[in-house]
Amino acid sequence: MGWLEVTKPLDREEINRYILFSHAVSANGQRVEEPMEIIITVTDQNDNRPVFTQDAFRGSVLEGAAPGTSVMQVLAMDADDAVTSTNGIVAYSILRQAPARPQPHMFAIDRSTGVISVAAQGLEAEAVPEYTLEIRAADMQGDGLEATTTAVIKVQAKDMSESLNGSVTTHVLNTVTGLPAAGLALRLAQLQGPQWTELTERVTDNDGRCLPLLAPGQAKASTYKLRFETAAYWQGLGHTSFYPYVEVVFTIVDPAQKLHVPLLISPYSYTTYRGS
Ligand SMILES: [Ca+2]
Ligand SMILES: [Ca+2]
Repeated sequence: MGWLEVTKPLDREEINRYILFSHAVSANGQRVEEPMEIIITVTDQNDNRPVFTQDAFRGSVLEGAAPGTSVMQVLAMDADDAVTSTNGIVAYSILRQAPARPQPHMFAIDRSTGVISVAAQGLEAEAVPEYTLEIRAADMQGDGLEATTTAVIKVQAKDMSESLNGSVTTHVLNTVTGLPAAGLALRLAQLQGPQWTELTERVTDNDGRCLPLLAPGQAKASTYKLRFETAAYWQGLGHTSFYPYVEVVFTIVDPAQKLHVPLLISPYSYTTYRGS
C-alpha cells in the first residue's frame, strides 16, 4: 500500500487534473508489476467571485415598450467549476432601480442569462429619460460570493415628428387630476361647402391619446372641427360638467405640416392650443 501526498496547494483553476504513472517495486528494487496510471481530479473550491465583464452596462428601450421586451444583457464570469459544482454558476438579480418611478419594478432580469427585460408598462422618455439599475451576480446559483454592477437604460422617445407630416393628432389631459383623460370620445369633421362632413371617430386610451384623426398625408387645406364629448367623460367620473361638449374649429393652411390639437379640461374650464 502506498500513500500519495500533496507537497503544495493545488488550484483547480490552474491545473484541474493530474495523471501519474506509478509502479510498485519490491524491497530490493525489482519491478513487480506494470506501471499503472493514476488520475487525480482536483475538486473545486469556491475561491473565485463572479466578475462582471464591464463596470457599467448601457442599453436602451423604446418608450411604451410592452412587458417582456428584451432590453439588454449583463454578463459576469466566474473562474470556478460550473460543471460538477455550482461554484461557477452565476445567478443575477436587480437590487435597486433609480428612479423608482412610475413604480420600483419596471424591469426584470433573467436569473441565469442576465437578460434584462421590461416588466411593467409606463416607460415614458419625458417622465424618466434614463434608469439606473444596480445588478447583483452571485455564484453558487445566487447563494455564494457576489459582485455588483450598474446597468444604465436610456428610454428613447418615439420621435414621430418626421413620420406624422400631414396628420392631425390630439391628446386630452384632465387638469383636476393632472392625468391623461382616458375613455373620452371625440370626432373630427371637415367643412365641405356649408356642411360638416364627419371623418373620424375615436376614444382616448389610457395615455389620453388616440390614433391620428387624420393619418399622415391625409390633411387638406381646409377647415376642421374637433368635437370632444366632455360631459359624458365627466359623468363617467361622477362629476357634472358646465360644458356639454367642446368643439375646437381650426383651419389647416399647410397640409404638409403635422398638427397636434391638445385639450386640457376640468368641469368648469378648457384650454386648447396649436401644438406640433
Ligand atoms: Ca476554485
Ligand atoms: Ca465562484
